Amino acid sequence: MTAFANVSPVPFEGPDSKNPLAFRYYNAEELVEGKSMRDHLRFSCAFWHTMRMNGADPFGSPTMSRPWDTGDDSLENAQNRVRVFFEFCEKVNIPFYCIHDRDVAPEGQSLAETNRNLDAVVKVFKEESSRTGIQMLWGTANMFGNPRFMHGAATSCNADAFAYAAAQVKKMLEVTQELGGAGYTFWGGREGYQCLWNTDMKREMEHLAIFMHMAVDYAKEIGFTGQFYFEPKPKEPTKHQYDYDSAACINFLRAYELDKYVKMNIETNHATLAGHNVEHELDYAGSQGFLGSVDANSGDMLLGWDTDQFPTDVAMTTKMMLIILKYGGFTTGGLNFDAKVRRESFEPIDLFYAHIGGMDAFAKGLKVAAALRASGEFDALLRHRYATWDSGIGAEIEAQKHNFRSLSEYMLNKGEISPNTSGHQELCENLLNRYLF
Ligand code: XUL
Ligand code: CO
Repeated sequence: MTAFANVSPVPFEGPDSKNPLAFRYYNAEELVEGKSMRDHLRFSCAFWHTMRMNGADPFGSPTMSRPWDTGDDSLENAQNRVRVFFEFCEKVNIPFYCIHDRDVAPEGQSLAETNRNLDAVVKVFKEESSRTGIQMLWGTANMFGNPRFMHGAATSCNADAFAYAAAQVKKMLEVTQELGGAGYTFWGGREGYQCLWNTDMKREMEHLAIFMHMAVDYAKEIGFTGQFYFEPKPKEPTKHQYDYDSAACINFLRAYELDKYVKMNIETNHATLAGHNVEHELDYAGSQGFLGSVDANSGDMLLGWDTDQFPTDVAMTTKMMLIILKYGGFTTGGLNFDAKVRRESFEPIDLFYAHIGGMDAFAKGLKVAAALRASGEFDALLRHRYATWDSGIGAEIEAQKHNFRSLSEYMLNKGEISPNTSGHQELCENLLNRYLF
């Protein structure tokens, strides 16, 4: 059985190709900075979007009825979706995937039945993964959809909700280990609040820390060595999510002694919801040693919510790749397309256009970023701007040879600061454009 009989494996045809089902830039084996594009970009397909989004929005019903999906909650349908998913990933040449527990298998009448359903679907993931070589980038648990999590999961006011969530993450860590997943992601889900007057924020954050420590401990116990990630998102569904941005997440991890175990999974649209751009979030996390993985998508600057669109802006992907390369590239992480086709794009072929576009945008971004890095032009601008720190008083301050008293003496002697250098912002922006176009 094949779901995409009319689509051949997507070939690389080069920049002049007009074939919408070919790559123009993504050439998996091509070397950039001595490493293949496949290993640099580590593309991943998100099961929850690609297989489960049906185009429903708060105003309207599903628009997408997939020919392979019987639309029911049976195990057979869930297992068949996995086969279709792997056929898709294979054809579009994506080497990794990410899943939520509840999106791959239906909930049963009890937790025990739900776990059995999950096992039955995981079996197919395992078969398909060994058939195709497509690997799990990370797993996670959906602890926000079911009404039992209306107040949150680890931060719920209801201790039983915490316990249920713990049981879910326990199971999902086992599944992630079984599938050879390279990581496990905590996404805030509903970990936040709507109203401070019915919320004990301190207690809720402590509970979240206890929960994450339990996950770390359980991973050690079962020998799961994958990387944990924390995914910042400032709002939606709650007004104040505890994992607002990289800075808030890293502070949380350090405050509760989780920093040794957890890195960031940065998502473009979440960065913009927090009033940052994604390169800021990547650089902040990278500068603190927390850059782990990326949920690659983009938002709509005119809308205030998480639109999870595919990334197609090459200027943005170039800036992202500049930062990712600056911190040495991915190790366990990758570029997971946490993105969905628009509800009007209801044909299965749109899934191909969307992923091909996102992959090409990052491949081109990688090449432009590498060319810029090879030229050393940004480095030269930076060196020039910070030159006062490379010798004399600046170098002495960095070497911690000074204090307020000595600096005051220095300035009293000198009288006024040396002329500054221009920021040359426009020159920098032009430089980026010169490599882009
Ligand atoms: C939600 C979000 C999630 C996580 C995984 O906004 O981004 O899909 O990435 O649960
Ligand atoms: Co995400």
